[in-house]
Amino acid sequence: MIRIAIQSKGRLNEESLELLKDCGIEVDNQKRKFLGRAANHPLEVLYLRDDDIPEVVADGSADIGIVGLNEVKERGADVDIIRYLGFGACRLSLAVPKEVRYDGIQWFQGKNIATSYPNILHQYLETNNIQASVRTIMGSVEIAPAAGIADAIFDIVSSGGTLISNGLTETECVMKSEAVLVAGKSLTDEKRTQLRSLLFRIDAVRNSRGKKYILMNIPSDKVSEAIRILPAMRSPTVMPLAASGWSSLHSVVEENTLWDKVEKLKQLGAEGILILQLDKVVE
Ligand code: PRT
Ligand code: ZN
Repeated sequence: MIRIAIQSKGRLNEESLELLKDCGIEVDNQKRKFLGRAANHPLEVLYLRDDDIPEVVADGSADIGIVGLNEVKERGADVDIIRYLGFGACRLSLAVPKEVRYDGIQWFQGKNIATSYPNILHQYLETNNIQASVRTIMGSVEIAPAAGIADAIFDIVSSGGTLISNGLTETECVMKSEAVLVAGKSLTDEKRTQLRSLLFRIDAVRNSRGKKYILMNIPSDKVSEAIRILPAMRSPTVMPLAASGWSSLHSVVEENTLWDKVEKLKQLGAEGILILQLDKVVE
């Protein structure tokens, strides 16, 4: 049995559960429940506040966890970062009131900065030789300058909308963050084996993201040109069709180049183009 800590509610909760589900692991999202069990896998789910996840994994109360990299760094937790998971993307940035004349990082010299991430900020200020005072506020950091309790803030930004609506401008991006899978450093051999099998599934799910399966009928004399348009993971599959002079071509394409490629394939004479959802890709 392996125990995973995930956020009980908040921005990472849904996608953490979704990832487990895509890995074929069914857990119910009973928000009031503290500890759940997967119905079909030797896995327990511990639902926690994100702030607590790094330490709980570090001290072995959970074996692994899904949490923002920002929390891992802030807590300085002694855990291994096993995978970057590609959701919960954001950055930790310094921001100043939009009317100030910002002339570079030296502007922060002697200033008062409000944040919920004092450790990351202290480290950044030290590296850059800035003497500033750091005021720790848990929540609503963005109102600190307007409320007169700080000159600037250091906070999570994703769209930037919150900064704008509070009259702030982002001036320095200190770190980029996303959800990560972390593991404790002293897992037993049995748990390491279970973790490997979970990672195998996670990688297959992640490899399929942003990719589509494409198949079409194409005149056989155009196949080599089509293959040049469609570089596949290994090589595309080509099969003869019953109608002579025609082939069936199958491949995997990146979603962001899909339409461009479909147009080119149409021009080559491809017909009956099907684009299918990819579920898992085991490399
Ligand atoms: O209750 P619990 O302690 O578990 O939750 P929480 O309120 O501390 O965290 P939550 O759910 O807000 O965020 C969990 C994690 O999601 C964070 O640690 C980040 O790793 C990640 N994440 C991604 C974000 C954002 N995007 C985000 N936009 N966390 C917070 N925000 C907030 C930010 O604090 C700011 O107030 O959203 C606002 C900015 O958003 P924009 O889009 O206006 O720039
Ligand atoms: Zn939190």
